[in-house]
Amino acid sequence: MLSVAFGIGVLLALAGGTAAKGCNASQQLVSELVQRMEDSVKVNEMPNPSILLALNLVEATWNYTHKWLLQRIKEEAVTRAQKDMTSGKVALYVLSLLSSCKDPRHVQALGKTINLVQVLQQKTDEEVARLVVDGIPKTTLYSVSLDALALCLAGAGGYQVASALLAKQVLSPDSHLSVDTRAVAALAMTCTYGHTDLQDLQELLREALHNVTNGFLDEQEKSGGMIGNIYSMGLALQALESTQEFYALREWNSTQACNMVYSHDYRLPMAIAQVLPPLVGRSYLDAADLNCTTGMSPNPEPSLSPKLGTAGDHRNIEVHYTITNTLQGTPFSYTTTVQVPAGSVLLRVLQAAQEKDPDIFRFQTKQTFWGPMVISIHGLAADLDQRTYWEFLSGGVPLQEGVGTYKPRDGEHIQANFTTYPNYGGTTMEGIKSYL
Ligand code: B12
Ligand SMILES: *[C@@H]1O[C@H](CO)[C@@H](O)[C@H](O)[C@H]1NC(C)=O
Ligand SMILES: *[C@@H]1O[C@H](CO)[C@@H](O)[C@H](O)[C@H]1NC(C)=O
Ligand SMILES: *[C@@H]1O[C@H](CO)[C@@H](O)[C@H](O)[C@H]1NC(C)=O
Ligand SMILES: *[C@@H]1O[C@H](CO)[C@@H](O)[C@H](O)[C@H]1NC(C)=O
Ligand SMILES: *[C@@H]1O[C@H](CO)[C@@H](O)[C@H](O)[C@H]1NC(C)=O
Ligand SMILES: *[C@@H]1O[C@H](CO)[C@@H](O)[C@H](O)[C@H]1NC(C)=O
Repeated sequence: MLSVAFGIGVLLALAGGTAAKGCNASQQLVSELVQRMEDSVKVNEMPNPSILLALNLVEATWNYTHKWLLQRIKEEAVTRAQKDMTSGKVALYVLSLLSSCKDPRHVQALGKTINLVQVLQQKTDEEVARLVVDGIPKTTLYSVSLDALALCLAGAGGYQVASALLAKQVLSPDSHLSVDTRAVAALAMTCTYGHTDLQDLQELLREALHNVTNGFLDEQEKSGGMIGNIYSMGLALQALESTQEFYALREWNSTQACNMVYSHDYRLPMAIAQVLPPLVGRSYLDAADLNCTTGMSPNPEPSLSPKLGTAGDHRNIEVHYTITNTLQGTPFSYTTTVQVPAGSVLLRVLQAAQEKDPDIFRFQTKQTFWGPMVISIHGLAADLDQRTYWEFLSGGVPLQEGVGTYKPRDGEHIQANFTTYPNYGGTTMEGIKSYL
């Protein structure tokens, strides 16, 4: 057993000592990133709980934007949480409220009151039931991780079994969880570890946490600082900063990983919201222990108005674009070549292809916190229940950004391939029953 090396004595010996390691970002960088998040808040868009959470974690000065975001989040919670939100979204709402020192059990807005923790418990129960029966959750293990974390931090029940299932998934050889998912699972498991008295559950969590953290450290060493890709770094750093006791026998030199983050110019507000907390040594685990300041900076009310996109330069580039489906119904594959202004995002390519030949290249998007997500091409729609989606690739390699962010090069060949995301297998009821 791996856990033998981590006897209680070792843990106790380490508890008092080492200071939090992690990134020590300059105040200037932090302010710049805070500013970008604040500027992204628009009255006509959905309020993003991840942004409120990040602003609170870095203790950004309260101002109108902040206050407005909190109010809109309460309004969305009372009107939509029960019916229209996935478990993971409710979890993010709970985390954002906790970080604002608001009680998620009594959310009041628009003359209504809701117990958001209870809603989260119900939705988590549904995820867990699916996971136990089918080996896959209703949504994703990433969301189940957020659920367990939020329930644990809110001091509610239901997170132990979810964390145990996450640990099993982490340790299953055929689950292949992404860095992002393992990172959030690690945060949830760390919270659970600190709040449970069940010895065998602790043992399981310790083993899974040992696996995740050492896996991240191996990857950092192998890849010169990178853990996953630049957009998973924020969550990976949050996990490594708050799980030190689980890789206690190993030294984490965070310099390389932090430099990796410093060298990237994060523009997407959602990406900033995940990467900012670890830059000041915080993680989502701190969401419930913040000292909320009551003082508001005397800023005037901002306009919160939508901004216009910047115009590209006048040179055109040529992009080849292929759409392929071999998965469902009649297979098809079509290729076209379009001209777009240099510096255009991929969405512009899809639009140009659609204008040229709408019968073939028609498509639909849905607005998300990461930008526009392509949900249908050529009349073939992604389906949550069947776990299908349109994947974007270049030269056979999946893109690390979406169509609203990625900027193709001249002559590049972009593919959209209708495919499925993994059915995480390998879960069994064995060893789980005791926490149900
Ligand atoms: C699960 C997941 C998916 C699932 C979502 C399935 C589902 N039904 O939940 C699937 C497999 C479909 C997916 C697809 C893609 N994803 Co994804 N995804 C994630 C992950 C791991 C968790 C998201 C989540 O559940 N959040 C919690 C829920 C509660 O919040 P939510 O707002 O409801 O989440 C929604 C959005 O996140 C959206 N979504 C998921 N991925 C992406 C990517 C883009 C570009 C957009 C616009 C929306 C989007 O789907 C979620 C469910 O509706 C994140 C990791 C992270 N760090 O956040 C990566 C992540 C968001 N995805 C990423 C990428 C790159 C993609 C793809 C572009 C990959 C590709 N090469 O095709 C595609 C999208 C293509 C398209 N059609 O437009 C990147 C985005 C980076 C960036 N700069 O934009 C991330 C950060 C992973 C990473 N580290 O690289 N993804
Ligand atoms: C973090 O950086 C600041 C200045 O940039 C420095 O004063 C401080 O000592 C550093 N802290 C740690 C823990 O490295
Ligand atoms: C909010 O306060 C920050 C300082 O924390 C400031 O930089 C920002 O411009 C303010 N935003 C608005 C909209 O007033
Ligand atoms: C973590 O567990 C997976 C699945 O069993 C395994 O493939 C991997 O090697 C383990 N990693 C570490 C660092 O222990
Ligand atoms: C940490 O890594 C950096 C960059 O790789 C290196 O310069 C530094 O000496 C290392 N620090 C320690 C304490 O090993
Ligand atoms: C909040 O304040 C208390 C008492 O002043 C302090 O002990 C604690 O560390 C603070 N927490 C944070 C996250 O700053
Ligand atoms: C496209 O998706 C199909 C169905 O999932 C898969 O078999 C194929 O390998 C994918 N092609 C690429 C280039 O990823």
